[in-house]
Amino acid sequence: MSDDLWTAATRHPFLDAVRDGTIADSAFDRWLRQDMLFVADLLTFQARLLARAPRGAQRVLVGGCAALVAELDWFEEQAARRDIVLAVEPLPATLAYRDLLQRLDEQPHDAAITALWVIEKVYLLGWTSAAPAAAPLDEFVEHWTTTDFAGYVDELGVLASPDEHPDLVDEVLRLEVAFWDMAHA
Ligand code: HMH
Repeated sequence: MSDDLWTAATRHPFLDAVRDGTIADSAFDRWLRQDMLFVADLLTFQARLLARAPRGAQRVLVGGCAALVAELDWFEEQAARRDIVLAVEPLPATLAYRDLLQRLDEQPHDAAITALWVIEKVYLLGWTSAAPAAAPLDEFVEHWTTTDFAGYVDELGVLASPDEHPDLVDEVLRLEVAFWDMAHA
C-alpha cells in the first residue's frame, strides 16, 4: 500500500482546479456524468455486499445504501441546475471501475468492504483538499466533507483491513487517479 498512490488519488489537479475556480465546465460536467454512473454501480455493489454482510456490518452498509440512493437524487438535481443531460455512455475509467466492483462480488466480505472503505476515504480526503471552493462548486466540496460523511468513513474503517489487502487498496487508488485523469483530460 503506497502513500504516493494515496496522495495521487486525493491531491489531483482536478481538485486543485475546483478549489481555484479554474476548472472548465466541460471537465466538471464530464466528471459529474461519469460519477453518476459510478455511484449507480457502487449502489449495485453495496447492495450485494449488504446481502452477504456479517451481522456487525449490516447497519453501516444499509445506511450507506440509503445514502447512495439519496446521492443519485442529488446528482439529478445538480445536473438539472447545471442544465446538462446525465444519460451518457460510460468512459473507459468508469468501465474499469465497474469491472473491479463486479469482481469484488466474488471476493470475501472483508476484502470487498476494505475496497469500499478506500473508495469513500479517497473522496473525503480528495474533496477536503478542494476546500475552500467558491460557489457554485462549494456545494460539491461540502457534500463530501460533512461530519456525517466523515463518520461513515470512520465506521467503514473499523470494518476494513487495508494491511491485509495492500494490492487491492492500490488497485482502487489507481482507479481513482484514472477517474480524475479522465475528467480533467
Ligand atoms: C470515482 N470514487 C468515485 N466517485 C465517488 N462518488 C466516490 C468514490 C465516493 O462515493
